[in-house]
Amino acid sequence: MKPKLLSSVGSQHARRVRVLIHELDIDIDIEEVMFGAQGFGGDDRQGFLKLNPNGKVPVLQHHGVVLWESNTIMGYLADLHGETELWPRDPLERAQVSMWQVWQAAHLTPAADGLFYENRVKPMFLQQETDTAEVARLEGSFRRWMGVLESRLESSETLALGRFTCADISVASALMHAESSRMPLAEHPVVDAWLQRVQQRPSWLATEPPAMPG
Ligand SMILES: N[C@@H](CCC(=O)N[C@@H](CS)C(=O)NCC(=O)O)C(=O)O
Repeated sequence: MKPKLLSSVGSQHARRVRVLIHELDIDIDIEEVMFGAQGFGGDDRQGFLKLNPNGKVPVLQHHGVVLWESNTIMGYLADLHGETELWPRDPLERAQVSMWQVWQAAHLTPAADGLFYENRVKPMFLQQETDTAEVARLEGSFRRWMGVLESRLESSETLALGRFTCADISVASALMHAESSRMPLAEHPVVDAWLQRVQQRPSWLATEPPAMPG
């Protein structure tokens, strides 16, 4: 039985799973989840909440089990696939990869998603004004985490193990909306150059969403 991914094409969190699926050529069903007045799930919001009580994408279903949290889904799919350099089996190597994934979810994403919400979602989709004080706070936080990335990437082409891994996929996808959300990325040329390298990969190009309005 194939796993099934519930995804949304514009989601940075679903993107990291879809990039991995492409990198490993995983045989999986991918279903687009509708966004309705109540959020993801469209007309069946309650049904979607039964799968993921957080109401978020991505969600994975396999053998009657439901998984959410994109990095967990990535790890599961990579393990299911078998041996891969993207998600090493050696405990110390794996820890170096997952460290960046936890960092992405704990530190980078709150700042990056906050800027996406304030600078992009509110004015474009909710017809609400951006909260400039909140943007200033989020930019401060974003710059702090960019400093961490910059110093890492000054001494290494990739985030972990000197090669492309799930660490790069997870962190790069968190920056998917950097340009449209006016994240101050240009101040960090080493990070920008690394991101451009990731964005040239076939897996990234194949998972590019259609252009959003504005
Ligand atoms: N930590 C979660 C974050 C998932 C997430 O925030 N997904 C967004 C789409 S990019 C979402 O579903 N937002 C809808 C909501 O918050 O109601 C993960 O990594 O899977």
